[in-house]
Amino acid sequence: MESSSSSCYNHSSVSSDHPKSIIHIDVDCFYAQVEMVRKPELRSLPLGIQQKNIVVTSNYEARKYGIKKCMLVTDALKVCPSLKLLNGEDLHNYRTASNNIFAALLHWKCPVEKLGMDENFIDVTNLVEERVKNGGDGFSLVGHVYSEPMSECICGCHTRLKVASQIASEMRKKLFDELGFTTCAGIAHNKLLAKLICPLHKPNDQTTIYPEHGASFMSTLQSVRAIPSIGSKTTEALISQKIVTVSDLQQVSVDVLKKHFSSDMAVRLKNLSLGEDNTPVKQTGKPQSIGLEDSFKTVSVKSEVEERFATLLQRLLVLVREDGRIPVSLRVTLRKKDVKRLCSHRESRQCQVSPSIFTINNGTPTVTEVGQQKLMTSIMRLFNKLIDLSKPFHLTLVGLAFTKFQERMTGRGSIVNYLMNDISVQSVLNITNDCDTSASSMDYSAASPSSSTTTDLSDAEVEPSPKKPKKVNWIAKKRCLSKGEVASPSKLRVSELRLNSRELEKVSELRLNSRDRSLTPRASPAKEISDTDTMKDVSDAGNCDDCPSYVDKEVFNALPDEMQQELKAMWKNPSNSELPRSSPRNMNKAKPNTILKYFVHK
Ligand code: TTP
Ligand code: MG
Repeated sequence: MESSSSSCYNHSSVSSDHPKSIIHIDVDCFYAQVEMVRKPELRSLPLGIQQKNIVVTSNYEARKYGIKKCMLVTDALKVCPSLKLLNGEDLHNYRTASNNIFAALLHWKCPVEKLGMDENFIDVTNLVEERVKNGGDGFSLVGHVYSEPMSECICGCHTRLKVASQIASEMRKKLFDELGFTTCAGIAHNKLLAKLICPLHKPNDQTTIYPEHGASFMSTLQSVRAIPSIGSKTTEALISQKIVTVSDLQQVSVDVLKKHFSSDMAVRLKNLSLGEDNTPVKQTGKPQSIGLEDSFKTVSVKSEVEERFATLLQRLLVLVREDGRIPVSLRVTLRKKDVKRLCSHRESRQCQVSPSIFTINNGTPTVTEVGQQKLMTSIMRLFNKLIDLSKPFHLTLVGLAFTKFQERMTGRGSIVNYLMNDISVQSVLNITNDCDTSASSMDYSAASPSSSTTTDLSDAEVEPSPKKPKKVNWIAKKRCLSKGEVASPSKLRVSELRLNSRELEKVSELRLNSRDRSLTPRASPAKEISDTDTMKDVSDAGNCDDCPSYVDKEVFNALPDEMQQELKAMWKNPSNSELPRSSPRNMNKAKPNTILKYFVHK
């Protein structure tokens, strides 16, 4: 795969009517396949994956008996008494497999957008262009084609999509050879058609659709709900206007749609119905938060709540280890049942977590038992704030999430160089995502599954804090990133991912210069009650009595112990320091690459 090593980035964009080549890859019977890859003897059996009383998926052997996704276990056993059931409530292995698949797809150096656990979009436009340039015109299509073209499209998209079909086949081969997963792929000039055409030949196959067949293919979809970005509310609104099928939508004029939807929405709905979509493939980064939830019938006893939180915390710390970032904020969520009003609602509160509670071993954040107890104390303190224990309570869900992380920036001007040994420019390119990721502006997740029980929270699902924290991530505070430039690699934009190391350094420096802009986490929903405390019990705050006056103690206290010690030693013996001990004014003359610049009050 020689040309796969050449980058998709840094190419001039192709200009034509159907310039893009997009691949959508969906893993076959994902959870079941993860189990079968782990235990190949399961392959020959009808296998169902059970969460509570539901079969969330099954292998294709079981599907022969009529087992369907989300069937009740009792019904599934009726149609297939020999069905082998495995519990799929612990998502750890599925998440790991999902991350491995995403990482394997980065090999082609094209933007990869993860959607849910088992789907990915890959924008191979530039790689295709490169292959077309190098390879003449003798390209043949791999896999199925939705419909043979009547004539060549003048923009050359047929050749490009053929090449894309070859790349899709290479990708699927790699996923099978290296990870053991069979997949389906859809190849089209946009995300909408790539996703919708993908399952046409299931399992383990691929289908290409040419732009000229977009509208006719869309007209075969029975419900407007089948269009990924059309959710239940839009579907209801359309149905109320007697627009039920995609074909109905195709026939309605934009002017009529404008009477019921915003102008933009009306145009978008019309375009979608015709198979037109220009949503970009957005490179997936790390999630903005990592969380887990446990739902149940009712819990009304504090000790049981504590047990459930302890279990969630254990699982959450595994996710944090896999993620590699150090959390600085913790959120507790409860779903309270109002027995009188027969309804339930969610409430959350959050507090800061001292980064010193985590120690980094070989790039992996770990927590000692004492640290875990401190986290549990914080969790139960938040719980006590959310629940009035003098009255009975009824919970149907508890959730835990780490919602902010220490920044891990690369580049000469980055404090990361002082904190971590394992950061490199490659690590920015090699980002993986431990949770389901948020839907893009086009809500493709509308058609994606959601787990019924223990839930991995995606960014989309997690409710962000409505308030700005009193004490934000210390590095971010000092670095003052702008709204769009958030503290973790998750928000590095694709353009930044394309940068080589020198360019990355420039980005770091640019950010250092934009000091007057504040770090704003995410838009905030009105409902959530949240609170950000500086929880002393989780804060192993160092003693900064000896610090020079120009040092921001808050920042100092947030540093890992080792670094605090190192700095103190440096201040004791100023001859080792790159900075003079006393005068803040002299800070301006400090070498750009010194850690001390981060501690100076602004
Ligand atoms: P899907 O891609 O919808 O299904 P699948 O991969 O099992 O099967 P297919 O071959 O048709 O693609 O969902 C991916 C995984 O998500 C699935 O393996 C199990 C999980 N899931 C849930 O947890 N809840 C659900 O309601 C559904 C539909 C799936
Ligand atoms: Mg799938």
